This record gives sequence, C-alpha cells and structure tokens, in this order.
Amino acid sequence: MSKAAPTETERCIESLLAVFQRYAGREGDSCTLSKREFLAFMNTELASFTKNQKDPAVLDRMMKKLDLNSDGKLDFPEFLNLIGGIAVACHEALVVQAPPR
Ligand SMILES: [Ca+2]
Repeated sequence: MSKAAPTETERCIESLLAVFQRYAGREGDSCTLSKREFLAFMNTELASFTKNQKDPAVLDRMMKKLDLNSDGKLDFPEFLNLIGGIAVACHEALVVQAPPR
C-alpha cells in the first residue's frame, strides 16, 4: 500500500497525539496527564497563555474543570477539550478582530 503524504489536518492530529504522549509519558500512567504533567504541558506548550496568568490557582481550576470524571488526571478526550476550548477562543478572537463588512 502506497503511503500518501499526510494532509495538514492529519498532521495536526498526529501532532496533538505526539504532544499528549510526550507529556503523559513522563510519570505514572502514560495514557493520562497527571497534575504535574498538565502543568509542564501548559508552562511549556502554552507559555504565552500561562505567563500572563498572575493567579497560580487559574491552572488548578482549569485542571479541575477539564477533569470531567474527577480522577485527578486528564485522559486524551479531556485533553482535547482543552485544545478545543483554546481553538474556539482563538477563532472567536479572530472573528472579533475581523473588520466589519
Ligand atoms: Ca480524568
């Protein structure tokens, strides 16, 4: 079977999986982000967001909100809600910035 070059969308999905696995694999269960892994992810991958947060409890609250089954860890679907939420916020910001027609 010939392997076509991945599309932009496929590469985005692969990147999300790879990033999740890289951080989730640091300690404990390699299929979930612990609180420490979540903080490492946020402070490295989304540093532009976290460096503007004066209140350290913001990340605590984010983790609690994202942890839908309240097991203290983020699985991949829970992680995707974070990415999806940020993507929606970026999209809304773009729409707001767009000049009126
Ligand atoms: Ca969870």
